[in-house]
Amino acid sequence: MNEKPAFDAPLHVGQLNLPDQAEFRDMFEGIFARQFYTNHGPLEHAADQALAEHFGVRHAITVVNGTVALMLLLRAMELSGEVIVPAFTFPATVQSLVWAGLKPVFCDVDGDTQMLNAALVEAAITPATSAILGVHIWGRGCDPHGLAGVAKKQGLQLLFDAAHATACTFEGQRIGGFGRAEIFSFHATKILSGAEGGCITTNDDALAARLRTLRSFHASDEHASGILRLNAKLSEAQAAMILLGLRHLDRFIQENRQRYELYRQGLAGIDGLEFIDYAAGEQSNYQFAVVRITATKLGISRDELLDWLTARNVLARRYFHPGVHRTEPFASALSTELKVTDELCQVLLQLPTGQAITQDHVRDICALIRSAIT
Ligand code: T4K
Repeated sequence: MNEKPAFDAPLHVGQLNLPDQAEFRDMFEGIFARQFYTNHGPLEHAADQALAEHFGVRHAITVVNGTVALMLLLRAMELSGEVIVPAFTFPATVQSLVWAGLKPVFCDVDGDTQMLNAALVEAAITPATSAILGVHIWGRGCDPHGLAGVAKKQGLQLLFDAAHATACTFEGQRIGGFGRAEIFSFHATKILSGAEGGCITTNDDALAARLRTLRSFHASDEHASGILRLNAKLSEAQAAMILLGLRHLDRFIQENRQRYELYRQGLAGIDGLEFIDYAAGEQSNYQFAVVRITATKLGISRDELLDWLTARNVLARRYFHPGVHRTEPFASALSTELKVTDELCQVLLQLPTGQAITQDHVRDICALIRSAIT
């Protein structure tokens, strides 16, 4: 086996989707000229408005990152007791529940969609359940209508972690307006980047007012009293990046889609390596290029392929591994089997994508993968 890296520099997952640096410099000159860097500056207001328009909702409330968006939302919704959540997610989804003083109750996911569905959630409800927290994995919708039906029937609140789902649709409707509220992430590795950043989207005026108060120590027009407050404000620099990212979002998506399709072509016909599909007619952001490895057919396991690629500077990732339910303190308290989740954590692999990955890189990565399995 040749251990020399196939690429001189490492190729990453999610690197990166960025605006033109000249545009960023122009925007930054404005920030310096105004001498106003944070505390609800004009760019934060503009980002709130532009994001509400983008997501097709009455309110987008920007904050420092997606994790804090979820922490604030859970407090603002005044939930208590248990919240049903998948373990097949980034740890931040579950940690936010703990920060909000809630008990995460793990529910297994559907093997086809890799997400919660109405039947699975209904079976996990107990008298202590107050809400369902769905996660739109890989930008595909997490059964929003089915979960809304269960929530209504059982008198539960419904919210979504849409960290992966900027610019995506479910049955033609843009993700952002489902449940009582949804949260998004604008981390550096996301299709829309503020370096760090996030927002909460909702059509609920009272909830939006409460969130605007909660995110800041500063009194605002929407001042609402009686709840905890935090400094979760977006800086003007983050807002500038998000506004510029929105300007170029369609191009970022188009370019990632080309990478995704090139991967599919380059890896077509390999028994034991399947791509995660996007339904025809839906909009997706192609932020991730995800494959599922069946070791018995491919001849090597997901982890063996990962190690082989890593040794050659192709830094593929295994989201999500280990499953949150296999980490402490959750593992010791686990009382249900999560068979599908456990399997998914062993078989999925995310391939490098984003602006730093050229079409030639994709072709070379495909050739490397083919050489690993022959
Ligand atoms: N809910 C879900 C479902 C999520 O997936 C996430 C975050 C959240 C909630 C919470 O949202 P945030 O609080 O993060 O806004 C990365 C991202 O940091 C994280 O935002 C994302 N999900 C998760 C899926 O991926 P890590 O720990 O894998 O990041 P890291 O630093 O290893 O970076 C991934 C790759 O990107 C590396 O190969 C290096 C490359 N990279 C990274 C950064 C930061 C760059 O090339 N440049 C960079 O600036 O979590």
